[in-house]
Amino acid sequence: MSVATTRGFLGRRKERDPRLPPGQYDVGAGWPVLTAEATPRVDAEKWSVTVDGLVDTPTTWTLRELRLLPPSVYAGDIHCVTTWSKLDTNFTGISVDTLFDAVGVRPEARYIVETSTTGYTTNLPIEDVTGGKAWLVWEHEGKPLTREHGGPVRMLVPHLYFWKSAKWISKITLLDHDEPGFWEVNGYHERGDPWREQRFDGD
Ligand SMILES: Nc1nc2c(c(=O)[nH]1)N[C@H]1C(S)=C(S)[C@@H](COP(=O)(O)O)O[C@H]1N2
Ligand SMILES: [Mo]
Repeated sequence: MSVATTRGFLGRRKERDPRLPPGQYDVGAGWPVLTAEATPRVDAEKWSVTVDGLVDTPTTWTLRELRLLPPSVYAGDIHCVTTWSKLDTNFTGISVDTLFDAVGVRPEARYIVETSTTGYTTNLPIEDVTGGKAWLVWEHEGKPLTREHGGPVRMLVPHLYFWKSAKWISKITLLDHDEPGFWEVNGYHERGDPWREQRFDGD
């Protein structure tokens, strides 16, 4: 009787973690690096990000200037389309909402394009980066974000597959139309919701 109970308990513990979206596995303590280009060396002192396009006041911030704005943290999971998920991550940075409030988003704005210093781009509907769903981050687990992972500053849109989170972010442009980015023109999904397995165009 007690043996059966123990087996039942162990069996349960092997059940799939409910935090893992369909088709994803838990990568554990590691954090794979996925970059379609050479890792650039971006000086934190010289880095800046610009928010432009359909806004009242296009604005550029240095990292020093971003640090003066109210900080915001993300604690939770991240999911890559190549099927790894990393659970319980902690990032520190600033909410994209704070930047958008500062520039004044025009009512015609419907989509964004994120651009990296490398030229990498990715697009999203504006609702996916507002309302506390997206960040610019410069710390991971309390330490400066490393170069390979997009340091000094990357975008973080954790509710979508990770290709939507541009490393070495340099610009967010607000548009009235959708403009497919690097992976989106190469067959990946427009939105990339891991819970709906929106991996490829048409999924
Ligand atoms: N600038 C830039 N950002 C990028 C990429 C890239 O190639 N260049 N790859 C994307 C993809 S496909 C993924 S899965 C994540 C990987 O982030 P990581 O290397 O920190 O895990 O970054 C995304 N952001
Ligand atoms: Mo990816």
